[in-house]
Amino acid sequence: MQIDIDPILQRLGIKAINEASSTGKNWNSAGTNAIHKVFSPVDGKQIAEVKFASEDDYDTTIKKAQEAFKVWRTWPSPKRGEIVRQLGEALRDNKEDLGKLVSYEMGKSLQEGYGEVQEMIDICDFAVGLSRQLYGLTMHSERPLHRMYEQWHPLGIVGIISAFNFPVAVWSWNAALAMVCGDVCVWKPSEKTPLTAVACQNIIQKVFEANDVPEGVSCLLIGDRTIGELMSNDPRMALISATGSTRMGKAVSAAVGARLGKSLLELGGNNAIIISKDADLETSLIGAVFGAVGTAGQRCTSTRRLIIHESVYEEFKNKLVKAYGQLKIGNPLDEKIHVGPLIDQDAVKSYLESIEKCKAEGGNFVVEGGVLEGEGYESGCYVKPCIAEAKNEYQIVQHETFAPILYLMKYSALEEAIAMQNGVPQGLSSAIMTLNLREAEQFLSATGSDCGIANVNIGTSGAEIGGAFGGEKETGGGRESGSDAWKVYMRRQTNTINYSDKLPLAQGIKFDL
Ligand code: UN1
Repeated sequence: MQIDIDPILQRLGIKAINEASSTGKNWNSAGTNAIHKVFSPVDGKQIAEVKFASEDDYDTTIKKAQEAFKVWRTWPSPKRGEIVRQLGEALRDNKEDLGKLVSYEMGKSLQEGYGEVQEMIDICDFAVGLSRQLYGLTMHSERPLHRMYEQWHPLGIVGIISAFNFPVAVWSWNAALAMVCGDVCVWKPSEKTPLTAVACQNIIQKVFEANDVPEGVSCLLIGDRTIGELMSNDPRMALISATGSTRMGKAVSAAVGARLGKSLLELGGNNAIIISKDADLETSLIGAVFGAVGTAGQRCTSTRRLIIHESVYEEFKNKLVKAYGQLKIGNPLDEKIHVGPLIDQDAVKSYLESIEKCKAEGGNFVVEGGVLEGEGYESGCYVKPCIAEAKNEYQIVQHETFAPILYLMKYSALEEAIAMQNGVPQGLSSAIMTLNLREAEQFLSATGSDCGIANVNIGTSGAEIGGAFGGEKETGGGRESGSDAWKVYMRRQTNTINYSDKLPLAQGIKFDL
């Protein structure tokens, strides 16, 4: 299936060569910029080129953002919410084009491309409501005729470093909330998927122009890790929200921590589903297969391990093998396809290396992997989802490989299964498939899953925006999206007001002059 990408690029304002930075009004490049070609993993063709931001571009952008913050923070929050409402509307209008571009540039299925844009629309709706609900608490003072309360103020510049696998949704989770909170945003998208970011910037720019939003409220900087390093080290950045590998997150956290800045980290996952003896094996199969092969195993929430009760192990393994035999791998823009390509050749290399490492450690592949060749697979990025019987303690099983490799392991007691589920460095998402209430509650209790997300009878991926999203341990501890995740984009101020004609001190201290 061929996609006619040119009219889509044109409608989304993507040029043959795209400028390195935007301040929400103007596109700029310093003139010394490196040119970077962007290829589609779908067919290996070049889509367009982008310029990489220079240090000059970086500095100009941050100065604009600083100026914009001075004005934006004075706009009433519901008025800022109205801008985000219009952004949501603009995304609705562009859902088809943007969804297709996400699919073509990143390689996820068209349904998932649309789903990603839908997540953006959903978070905009959420943020609009939130713009009238940035509540603080009031407290009773221990002193007479005193009032105490807390209020939330915007932080300043929020730097958003996003990954290729959710090239636009994760930006919107951060930006929609940060903007209603009164912050200004500077976005560095993955250099693997910069065009969808250019498209979003063009969409937001139109909304801003129609509403006289100050230049600099939502900025874009295209570049490689040097831009991420500049952001992390820059004290002008009040918060760095970074999504990506644990290795990257540790570097960001160290740099931001060294200047006592704030960071919000959403890093690697190594997510398991426990398949209990009391599981509904049919729904478990769908949850497990979608979790493992959806987005070609490139979600941070992808299912990487199945911990299966010994009494259903063989039966469930056979079901999985049969289901994998029916998977259609190919052009993700074709609706009948289940699995698209990996993002690039480097990802293919790490997939192949992981398979070799697993075999070397004793893994037994019940569905073999491999790279697909021939017609339709010219990009060299299409791989076979595979399944290995493995042990939790294998080094490769402890490691997050961003590819469709699923490890199977057996358990006999639930405590053992929970210990295996928790026995990895990462702590993002987890699930148990069981119709047994006691098991479900045990899994969700304080002695159960140690992850930020713990589900019953659904898989590990596909979280809704309404809940706080993120995980523990090497996943970084950050929470984005719903619930009260907005608080990380604001600073809390405690206020005590004395309306008496005395100055009583707290703790009953006497200090008379
Ligand atoms: C990610 O992979 O970085 O829960 C985000 C999910 C999606 C988000 C994944 N809503 O699978």
